[in-house]
Amino acid sequence: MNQLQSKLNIPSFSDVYSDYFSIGAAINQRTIKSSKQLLIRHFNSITAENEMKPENLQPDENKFSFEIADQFVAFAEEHHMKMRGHTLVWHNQTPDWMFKTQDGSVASRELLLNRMKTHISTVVGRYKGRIHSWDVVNEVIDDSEDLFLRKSNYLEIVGEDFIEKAFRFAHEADSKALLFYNDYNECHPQKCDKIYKLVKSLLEKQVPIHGIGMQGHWNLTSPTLDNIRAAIEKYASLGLQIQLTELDISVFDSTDGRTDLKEPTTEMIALQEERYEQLFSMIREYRDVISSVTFWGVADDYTWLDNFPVKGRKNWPLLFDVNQLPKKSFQKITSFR
Ligand code: HAH
Repeated sequence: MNQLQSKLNIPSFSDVYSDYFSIGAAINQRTIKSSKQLLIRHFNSITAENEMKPENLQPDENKFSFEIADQFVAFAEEHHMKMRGHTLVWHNQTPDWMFKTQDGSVASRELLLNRMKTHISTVVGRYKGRIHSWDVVNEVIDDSEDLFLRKSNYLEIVGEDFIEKAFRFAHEADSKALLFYNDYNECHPQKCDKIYKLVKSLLEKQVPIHGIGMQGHWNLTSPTLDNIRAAIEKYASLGLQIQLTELDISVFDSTDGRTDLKEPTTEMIALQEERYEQLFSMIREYRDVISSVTFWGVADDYTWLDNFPVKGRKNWPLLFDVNQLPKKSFQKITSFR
């Protein structure tokens, strides 16, 4: 089979998984065009990689810029895709003005809460009924052993209840949207316990939260399948739904800093295929709790992992290659039936 034929003959990813979960991809202004055909054929959900983050939507106070986000929502609707919203409250990619007064001093708790409410109600309200799931709060759990919540402007200025306030504001703005807490290193046993504890405490306070977003920025060896399974079980025990929100499988271990590879090694390719196969075989068992699986990109020609965290290094973490052709991993996870 030549390349074009193999491209045409492959099944639609989201069709194969229609009885399991939605299949999503993060897109940006470039990939919505360059990967348009792949998106339309294989995915039934999209997330804006950056274009719905606070710094993009409200770069200056009360000056919202919705043009690109609107285009993404229209694209989703045109192609009958779901849209995930990412993200409302985050320590990163949030403009400085949020946390400052006009004269440059630190904003008060009341001012920051008001701004948070304005941001959330404007953004969630604009897309009411059109965005099925929102990442309301992103990455507030600390990675270290001794700290529970990450140090951030929100935590310092508002205190711990900024988290529950964010969910309540979002729920007020769209009572039907599913609201998620989203984080990375979510399968690391200690961090998993902390995420569980946070979400449990929110539920005990009747905070409107409907799911946990497991980002899924993983590599060939870590986290182990057992750790992934344990995290899914633990989060599911809260009675919430789970979404894999930002899945990709880096071909580099955290200790591998090589920058000289022009393509993945044979070993990397084999391990990645096996990893994707095992992962999807396992998550299919959890179709009752996992409602959506989103990749943080479409094809290896563009990934946020190029140059991150190692400068000058390309990565190949996705299911479609640099020529947008399906990798063998794709075949492995779509041929189970
Ligand atoms: C995610 N953070 C963010 O949720 C997403 O918005 C961004 O586009 C990419 C990854 C993961 C992360 C990070 O930002 C920094 C260090 C580790 C992990």
